[in-house]
Order: sequence, then C-alpha cells, then structure tokens
Amino acid sequence: MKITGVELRRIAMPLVAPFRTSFGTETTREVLLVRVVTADAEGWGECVAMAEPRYSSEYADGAADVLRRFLIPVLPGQADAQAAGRAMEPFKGHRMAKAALETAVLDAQLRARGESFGSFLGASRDRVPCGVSVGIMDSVPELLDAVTGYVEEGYLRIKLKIEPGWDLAPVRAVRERFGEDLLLQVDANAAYTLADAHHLARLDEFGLLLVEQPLADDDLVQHARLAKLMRTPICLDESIESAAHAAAAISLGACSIVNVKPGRVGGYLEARRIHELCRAHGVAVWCGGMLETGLGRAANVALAALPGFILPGDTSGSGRYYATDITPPFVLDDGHLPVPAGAGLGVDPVPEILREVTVSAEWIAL
Ligand code: SMG
Ligand code: MG
Repeated sequence: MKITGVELRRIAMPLVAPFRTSFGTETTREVLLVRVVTADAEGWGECVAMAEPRYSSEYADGAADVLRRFLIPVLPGQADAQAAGRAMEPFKGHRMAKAALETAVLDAQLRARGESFGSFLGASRDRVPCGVSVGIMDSVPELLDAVTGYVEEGYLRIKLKIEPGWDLAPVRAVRERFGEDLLLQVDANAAYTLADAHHLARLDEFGLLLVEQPLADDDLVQHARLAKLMRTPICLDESIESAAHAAAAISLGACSIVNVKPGRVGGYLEARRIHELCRAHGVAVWCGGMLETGLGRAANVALAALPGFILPGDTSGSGRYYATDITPPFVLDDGHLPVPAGAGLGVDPVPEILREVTVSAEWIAL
C-alpha cells in the first residue's frame, strides 16, 4: 500500500454532561484524529489519549508529538497495518498513539479491499449488548435519576464509578432501587490501596459482576492478594497494556476478567490477541470505552462482536456522550448497537460537523 500522507486533526467535543471519575472530571473531550491517505483509500484512527495524563501517562499533545516525530515516519514501505504495527515496536510505550495510527492504516487497507472491521477481526454477531458507565455524582438522588434514565433507554448493564467516600452508599442505593436482576459493576480507576481490602470486601454483598481496577496500575501482585480477600471478581483495565500483561495477570491470579481497550493496548491487533489469550484461559473479556466519537465507537463495536466478549461493554450510544457526533449517531436498539457492515470502519465523519468541531489540522506528506 502506498501511503501518501497523514493528517493529524484536533477536535473538541462538548459532552452532554460532565463525567467525573476518581482521577478527574471531563466536560469536553479533546480528541486527536489520524487520517491516513493512500492511493486507493483513506482511513481513520481515533486516539483515545485524554488532554491530560491522568487516566494513563499518555495525553493528546504528547501523542501528536510522538506520531509526528517517530511513528508516522516509519510508514513508507510498510505493506499493511500488521507491518506498520511491527515497524513502530522499537519505540517504547505510546500505545494510544500507535493504536490510532495502526487503526487508520487498517481502515484504509480494509476500505480498499471492501472488508469490514468486524469481518477482519472475526466478529461472530451483528449487534452487541451495551452497558453504560455512570460518573461520580454530587448526591445519591442525582445518581438514581441518572441510572433511571439509562435503564429506561434500555442499557443492559450499569457501571458505577467509585472512589473512597463514594462507594458502598451509591452501590447500595442503586441495588435497592433497581433490584438484584440489574447487571451492576463498579470501576475505581486505581483509587484504593490494599489497606482498603476489608472495606472493598463489603462490596461483596451487592452481587456485582466485577470490580474494575481497584488498585494501582502497576500492582498485579497486590491485585492478586486482593482477589483472595473478596468474592467479587476483579477486572483489570489500566494494568493491562499488552497481551503479555494479560498473561502475567492471569497466571498470578490478579484478575478473572479483562476490560479490553484497543487504544490502551496499542491497537485492534493486540486487542484481538488479548481476546484469544483470555478465551483460551476461560477469562471473560468486555470492551471498554474512552468517550470515543463515532469513529472509535465503530471499531470498538466490531471488536465487541468477537465471541469471547461475553459481558456488555462500555459501548454506549452516541447520545450518552455527544449532542452531535461527528459520524451519523450510534443509536441503541433494544439495548444493543449494530456492528457496522460497510468497508473498514463502515462509518464516515460528516464533513460539516467535522469542520465545526475542528481546532487544528496538520498534513504530513510522505
Ligand atoms: O466510553 O463510556 C465510555 C467511558 C467508559 O468509564 C469509562 N471509561 O476507566 O473505564 C474507564 C473509563 C476511562 C475514561 S474516563 C474519562
Ligand atoms: Mg476503567
């Protein structure tokens, strides 16, 4: 494939409501989009790095810099996305930047040959069940209103963000209001330490599907200890940046479920490897989210249609995030989103909308 150039485009997308987690509050999603242009087609990749390095060490300006200086320059001469991914390997880390570029190359490659992401990745379904991630709120009544709205929209699973001081009471209130049949889980974004094990074990009485990333990103050993001290299954998010990390976590007993986020692990090819590894070990996976626009969502929904993705993902409809998405919106139908069937991502940005939200654009000719 002959890549003629790459565009780095920054957009700013106001969220419909602030999203608060244990590490900060998002009100506008600043996104870096990567567009790869080849002789036959063009492809898009959405970088999931946030504006500030709070979820992980990566951030949007840093991703743009490493793409510009080191990653985009390796593209000439690469035959396909797999080769491009291998060529980026000598540069350490920066997985979100790598994922965005590899995804854009893969999209261009698949569009050129008329194959969808779902078909390429090995999707076994044409729609996926969806959950929603609910931020930390100022009060329990406010949280119950928000959850009521999502349940009425048809979301099949609710995830509550927790932190010290906002855990047992909100979880208890949601469980009491919606009953034991509601699929419910929590996400701490690394806000606790092993010294909180006794407190965290009190979550066991609420019949949660899982507790996501309770402890520090780099602490598999302590997660393994915590797993022995509570009944609720431990799911890792931030800790898993590659298939090798997933293998280590599984063999240590640090988790029994994995949140797969393609951006966090360096792309959809590595995400698929993690899916295969987990499936071979009987470890459930589900697809996480990073407040993606329709471009990132399209690829995530395709990934979530693989057979090992047995739990509903954080693949919510566009309206949960944005009043106007940059693609035609993903709309929940009976709690599910359809897997795009068109070539590549199967969705395109709407030019006028993309123009309106664009902050800057830079063309790098190759
Ligand atoms: O895309 O619906 C979404 C967000 C899901 O909670 C979500 N993501 O740790 O899983 C997580 C967070 C990370 C991003 S929070 C700004
Ligand atoms: Mg998480």
